Amino acid sequence: MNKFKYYFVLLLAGIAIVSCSKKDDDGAVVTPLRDYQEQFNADNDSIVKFLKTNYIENVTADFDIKISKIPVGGTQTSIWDQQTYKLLSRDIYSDAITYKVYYLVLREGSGQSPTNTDKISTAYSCYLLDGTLSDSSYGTPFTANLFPYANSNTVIQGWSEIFPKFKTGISSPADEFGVITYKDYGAGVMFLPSGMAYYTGKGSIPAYTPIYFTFKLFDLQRMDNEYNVSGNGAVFVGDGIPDYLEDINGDGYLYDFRNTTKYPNPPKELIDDTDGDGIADFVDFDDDGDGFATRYEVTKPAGAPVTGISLYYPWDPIGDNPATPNVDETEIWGVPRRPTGKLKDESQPESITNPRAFVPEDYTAPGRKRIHLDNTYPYQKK
Ligand SMILES: [Ca+2]
Ligand SMILES: [Ca+2]
Ligand SMILES: [Ca+2]
Ligand SMILES: [Ca+2]
Repeated sequence: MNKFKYYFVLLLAGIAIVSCSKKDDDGAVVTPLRDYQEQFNADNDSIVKFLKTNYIENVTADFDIKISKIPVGGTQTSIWDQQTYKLLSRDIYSDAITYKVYYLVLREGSGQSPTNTDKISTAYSCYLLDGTLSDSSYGTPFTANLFPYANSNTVIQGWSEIFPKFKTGISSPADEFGVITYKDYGAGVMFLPSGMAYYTGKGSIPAYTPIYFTFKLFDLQRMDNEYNVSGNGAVFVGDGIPDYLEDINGDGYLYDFRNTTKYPNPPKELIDDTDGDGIADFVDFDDDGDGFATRYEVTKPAGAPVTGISLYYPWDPIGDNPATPNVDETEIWGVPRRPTGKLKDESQPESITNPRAFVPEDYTAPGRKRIHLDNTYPYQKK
């Protein structure tokens, strides 16, 4: 019960992208776009009406949901009024307005939540509000990049905003056929205004059409999304710190507010930007703006007392992964804070040429301010 099996294939990058989940890349729009606020108001009215005139006919043990229209004279309880599943909403700042997106939690899931820039493995179906099935991944594993600037398998913004509200499942190790079984995965329904979906239409979905997705969240891959722009698009190189650890305010979301068309006046509470230079930490190569790249600051120096196979310190010390018996992943040192040991020359003040020594606690103390976020290291600024 509550299990879902499929063949987990790592080489999914080339998977055929189905129309419903692909970012709108239609750049040849000639007529002016509709006003975002007016369109959102209209879409929201349609969605609220939908929620009040449709009901949950069935949810299977595998969390497949069937939504149907309440027939004339019917006594079924609407999605809006039912109490079995939580109907929640999220406010989203985008296109210079605040969207409200409703979502239904069939099950939250018991694994980890992706950020809005991670990669996920999912199954979904997409419907118009009249109940027409537009598209479905059913039976096919589907991986998606929630970060809109990724080079492949990107998705509409509604996905990036709602999947972080759910958690992945718990996977069993692959069997001899490569089948991974997930249990307790997140499952829900998101009801998207067209500004969070296909504003100018896509395939069978007309422009300015609100839609809804039923979905399951099986698994995620943490991403490290710092990128350079070349002639062929974005080249992702990362800085050694995965995005979810660059979510400084801990709200589960990361936004690149350099897109001032989409985000003309970003609310302060959404900004994760340590050095305040307008480049969010997750796309900033020098998070604390001290002139030393984060990648350099989290590199294990030659001769340092290090363990582990990585060139870089992990965020926190980590233990061995029992699933890989031939590799010892143990890292007993995490990204250090500014060193607190003895000065090289105790008779002189601390300086770039007279630094303190690192002590073991500098690599492990909980809540320490790591050196790549501390612009007083290695210089003590005046
Ligand atoms: Ca990073
Ligand atoms: Ca954040
Ligand atoms: Ca920054
Ligand atoms: Ca730095």
